[in-house]
Amino acid sequence: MQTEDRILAILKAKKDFVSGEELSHTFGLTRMGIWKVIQRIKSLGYVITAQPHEGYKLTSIPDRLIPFELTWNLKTKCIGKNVLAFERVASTNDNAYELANSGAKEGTVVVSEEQSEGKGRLGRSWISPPYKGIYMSIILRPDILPLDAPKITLIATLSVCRSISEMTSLLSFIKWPNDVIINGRKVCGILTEMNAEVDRINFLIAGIGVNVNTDRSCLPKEASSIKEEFGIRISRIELMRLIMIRFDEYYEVFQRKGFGTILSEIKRLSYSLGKRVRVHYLDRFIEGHVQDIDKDGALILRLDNGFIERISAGDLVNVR
Ligand code: BT5
Repeated sequence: MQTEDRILAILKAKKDFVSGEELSHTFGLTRMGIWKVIQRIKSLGYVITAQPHEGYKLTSIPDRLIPFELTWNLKTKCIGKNVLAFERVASTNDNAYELANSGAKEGTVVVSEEQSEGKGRLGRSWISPPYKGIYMSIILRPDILPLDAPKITLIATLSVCRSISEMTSLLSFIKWPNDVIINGRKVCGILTEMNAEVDRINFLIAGIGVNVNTDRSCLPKEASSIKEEFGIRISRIELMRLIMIRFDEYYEVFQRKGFGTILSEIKRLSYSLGKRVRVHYLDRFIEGHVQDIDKDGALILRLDNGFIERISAGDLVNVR
């Protein structure tokens, strides 16, 4: 850990004044040396009160996705042990892909305050205004077959859905396969990309975009943000930490026990199960009732003529 992070950790844990003398002693620096480190911490947006004879006290933390804040005391087994943060990238999925290609560890997370070319599925774009949302990508190296990769998308969707419900009183739902919906509007999308051979995944990137404190005016018509639906801003740091914690838990359950228990939670939070939907799938539109999500995470649709169609990927709209 850098000296900045170690001093921050002390100030955060103490929640009160820490004397400059104590810090000098702990770090083997002069009082001036400590003051300089404090100035560097303040330049990140932290507010630190300095009182003669009392020392330094951390008064507030900035609303920025700073690796130290995201990882401090984070009790996960794998996800978020290493977080790389950027001010602006084209797409966090692209950065994560490059890192994974050069051997980055499973669980490494890339996050950015802004994306200039945020990606949705099938070449669509993801609007990513600065300092309002969470744009993060998780590097995974699961020992599963490529055809099981869609389960990872569902695990990510479930993790975000649960995290939003835990932090707010909002009811959020999973719109198969990759959206989180609040009050009928999309607040989160997931894009899973992979590098694989026919029977082996080399790595997988789970890209998560959440509209947290984003103004509706910056978003597409059918979209919203947590702030718009909840009425107040929430901490992006807290939410991102929670998403990493929940993802870590579900991912572990998935690897140890399979997809079963996760699937039942997904069904419980499903926005479309039992509803009539229109699906855009392989260049055609079909309508029907969602009868089930099967053990592989595919959508089971009962068409009006009674036929059953199994859909492994597509875009879905609830009708009526
Ligand atoms: C998605 O695609 O929903 C996947 C979005 C994944 C974004 C994350 S951010 C971090 C990581 N890095 C990336 O570059 N991407 C991932 P899809 O289901 O295809 O939905 C895309 C459609 O959602 C667009 O065509 C718009 O209609 C709509 N859309 C675009 N930006 C949006 C936003 N911020 N909020 C809600 N809807 C949006």
